[in-house]
Amino acid sequence: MNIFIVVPAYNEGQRIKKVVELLLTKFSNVIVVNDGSKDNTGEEIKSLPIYYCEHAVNLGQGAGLKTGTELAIGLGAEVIVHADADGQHRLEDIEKLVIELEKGNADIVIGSRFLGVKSNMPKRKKIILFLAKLFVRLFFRIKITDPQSGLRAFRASPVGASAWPKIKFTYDDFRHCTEILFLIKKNRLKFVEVPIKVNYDEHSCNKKLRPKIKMAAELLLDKLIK
Ligand SMILES: Nc1nc2c(ncn2[C@@H]2O[C@H](COP(=O)(O)OP(=O)(O)OP(=O)(O)O)[C@@H](O)[C@H]2O)c(=O)[nH]1
Ligand SMILES: [Mg+2]
Repeated sequence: MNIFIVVPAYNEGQRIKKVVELLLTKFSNVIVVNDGSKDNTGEEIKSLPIYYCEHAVNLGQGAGLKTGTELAIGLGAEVIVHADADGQHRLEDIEKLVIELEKGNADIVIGSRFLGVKSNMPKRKKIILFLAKLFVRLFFRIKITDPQSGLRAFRASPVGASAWPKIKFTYDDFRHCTEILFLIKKNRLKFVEVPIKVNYDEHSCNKKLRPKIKMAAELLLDKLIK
């Protein structure tokens, strides 16, 4: 299987090199999309054997993933994994997702932070994610334990069953995550969740949640009105 790991990065100069070097120990095709970073993200990884592309301006995580995914497909990817650049996703979990996908029981495999393995997630984030789960279940009838998970693997083979472009989302920002779930449901794709552990260091714990909550609320309103 031709596996591509797509990593969107925004101002990850402090972490990106380590993250990519670790990915390269197991995967030979890594795409990093530098999403208009204002720091040294690009310089940090330019010498590494990866596919590197950049947005001239910051467009958002969704836009980065879209650019990377389209590039991966152009390069002949059969399996695509979306993973973060901040070191929160573990290599062993990425491998777990790929193994699950290769079993052939699902079109898309999503990592869940709420299935057995405990992550050291801040309490306020836990509450927000619990509410997101309830909303998605209540209003959209999608049963998933971690609707905001950014770690996913899917088939992208040009031959045979492929989740892309069925899950090609339109939102450029964090809303793409929920939109993918709608698209999975709309296109009757099969997803499975596998337990993952996500690291929350000081940097992650200090991130502001408000912009993400605002986006989630806007998305729900959008979908409810339509
Ligand atoms: N925040 C942010 N991240 C972006 C953007 N574009 C790409 N990314 C990347 O998207 C990934 C996820 O972003 P995070 O801010 O870590 O979001 P998260 O993991 O859902 O949230 P935390 O649990 O708070 O870390 C990272 O690899 C970022 O570098 C952007 O415009 N804003
Ligand atoms: Mg993160």
